[in-house]
Amino acid sequence: MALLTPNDLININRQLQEADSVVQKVTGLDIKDVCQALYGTSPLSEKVGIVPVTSGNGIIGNFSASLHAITQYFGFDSFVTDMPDVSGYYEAVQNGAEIILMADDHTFLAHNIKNGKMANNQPCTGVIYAEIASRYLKADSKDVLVMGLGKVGFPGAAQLVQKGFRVYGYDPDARLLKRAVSDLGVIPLDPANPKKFSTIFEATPCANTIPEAVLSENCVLSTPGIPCAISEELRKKYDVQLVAEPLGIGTASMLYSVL
Ligand code: NAD
Ligand code: 2YH
Repeated sequence: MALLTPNDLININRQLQEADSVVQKVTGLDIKDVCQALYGTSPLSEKVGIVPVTSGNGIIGNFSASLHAITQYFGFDSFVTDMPDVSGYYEAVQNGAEIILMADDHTFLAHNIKNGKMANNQPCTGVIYAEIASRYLKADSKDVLVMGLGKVGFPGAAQLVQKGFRVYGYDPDARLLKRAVSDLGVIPLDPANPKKFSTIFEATPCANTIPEAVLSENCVLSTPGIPCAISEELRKKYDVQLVAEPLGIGTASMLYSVL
C-alpha cells in the first residue's frame, strides 16, 4: 500500500488550482461541475470533521491540513480535531460534524453520519479520474486506455465501460487483467502491438508506465498515480494534457458521493 508523503502534499492549494485549470481546459467543466454531474449533488456548507489517525505508520505531515484546505476549496465548513483517533472522532461529533474524514494506512473514508452514506477513497478516485478522461472535448474516438487495473483502476475502467467507451486495458498482474476482461469486457492491450489513444486513464504506483507508442499528440492523461506515469520529456514532446493531483480530486469525489 503506497502512502502519501508530506512532500507530495506541499502547496496543495496551488496543486488543486492547477489541476482545476487543466480539468476546465480538457472538459469545459471545473472539478466541482464534474462532481455535480457525476453524483447529482452539491455542498451546502456541510460541517466536515477531519480526524488525524495515529495507527500503523502514524500521522502524515500535511495530511489533515491538506484535507482542511481541500474541503474549504470545495465549499465545506471543515475543521481538524485537536485529538486523534477515537478521542478525535468523539470531538468531531461533539462539535457538530455531519461528515467524518479519516484515513489509516489502508482505508481513507468519508462517512456522512446524518444520512449514513460512506465512501472509500480508492473507487471514488478511480471513478472521477475516469470521468474526467471520458469528458475530453477533443477525443478522437470512444477508445480509451486504462493502465493499472487495481483498487483505483478497476472502478475507473468500470465507469468508462458503463459510459459506453471501448476500454483497452493493461496490468502486469495477469489475474487482474483477466478479471477486467471477464467482468467488464476490457480489451487487453497487446504491449507488442500497441495503438495510439487520445484518452488515457492511469492508476499505478509506478513511474513511466505509459509507453511512447500509445501517446497521440495532445492526448489527455488523467492519472491519480503517484509517482507520475509519464516523464516531463514525453509530456512536452506530445503536448499531453496531464490531470494529476495527489489528494484533492479524489477527496472531492468522496465528499460529493456522500451528500
Ligand atoms: P493497486 O496496487 O491496487 O493497483 C495498482 C496496479 O498497477 C496493480 O494492479 C499493478 O499490477 C499495476 N501496475 C504496476 N505497474 C504497472 C505498469 N507498468 N502498467 C500497468 N499496470 C501496472 O494500487 P491502487 O490503490 O489502485 O493505487 C494506484 C495509485 O493511485 C497509487 O500510486 C496510489 O498511491 C494512487 N492514489 C492516488 C490518489 C489520488 O488522490 N491522487 C488516491 C488513491 C490512490
Ligand atoms: O495515504 C494513505 C493510504 N494510502 C490510504 C489511502 C487510500 N488511498 N493513508 C493516509 C494516512 C493518514 C494518517 N493516518 C493521518 O495523518 O491521519
